[in-house]
Amino acid sequence: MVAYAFTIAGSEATGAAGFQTDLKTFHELGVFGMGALTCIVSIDPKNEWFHRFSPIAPDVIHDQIESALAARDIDTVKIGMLGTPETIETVSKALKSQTWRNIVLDPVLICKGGEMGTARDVDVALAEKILPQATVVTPNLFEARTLAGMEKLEKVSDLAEAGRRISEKGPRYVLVKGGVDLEGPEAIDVLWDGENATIYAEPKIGQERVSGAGCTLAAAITAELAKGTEIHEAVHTAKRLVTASIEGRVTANTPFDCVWQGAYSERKK
Ligand code: PXL
Repeated sequence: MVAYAFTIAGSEATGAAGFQTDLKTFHELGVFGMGALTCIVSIDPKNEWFHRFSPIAPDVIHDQIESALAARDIDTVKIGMLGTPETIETVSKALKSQTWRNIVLDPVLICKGGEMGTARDVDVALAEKILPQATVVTPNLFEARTLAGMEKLEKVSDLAEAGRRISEKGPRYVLVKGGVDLEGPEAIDVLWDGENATIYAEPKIGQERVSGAGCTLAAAITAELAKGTEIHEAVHTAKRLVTASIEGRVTANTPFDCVWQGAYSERKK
């Protein structure tokens, strides 16, 4: 039987993040991808690849979600970049139009070290309107600090505490991602499941951020949950896919590399 997953996310035309990344990841895990666009990011080659951001009109976002939900029975969705309070309001309402088995929220407040679309009202709207509806949320260190209201996240126990605090705001599962910012030789993620913290560690592959890793991790968790995989196993598979995608990263004329999801199945061959 085919499993379906839906993404509500922004386009990044170079294929290094967002919607494009989500669909590639769904496909890599054998899941039929569907999606609604929330915004368009066109990084600017004339201005240090700075993000140019265009929101999609709220009624168009509404219409896309309406058609997708009417066309198929979907119970699993990933939410990526939303970008404006109006978009957040539209998506929040649309999510309430049906029941969901899995709402996976990648709380995009930061991109490759630079904040974007992050006026405080966006952070507040995301925390108030989307976070309480999420079943899984995947903050990086910066996002976890913001959502948990904690100043310092330095040790694995801090990541677990941030996960616990964020879960009090609604999500059943919180995956706090240490990434390259957490000191030490390993990339460490901590999953808080309401009772226990499970630690996932893989050797770091370099010290540089690779574009699309966060989107890919959340999309892979979404795809696995869509297939019915249990959460701890879903995170395990997602982490393996991201590690392979970082190892198989592709270069570009941009100052950063980007993940290549196809490396996951190529590695398995
Ligand atoms: O990586 C976060 C992200 C998500 N979605 C879109 C993006 C980015 C970062 O560039 O452009 C559309």
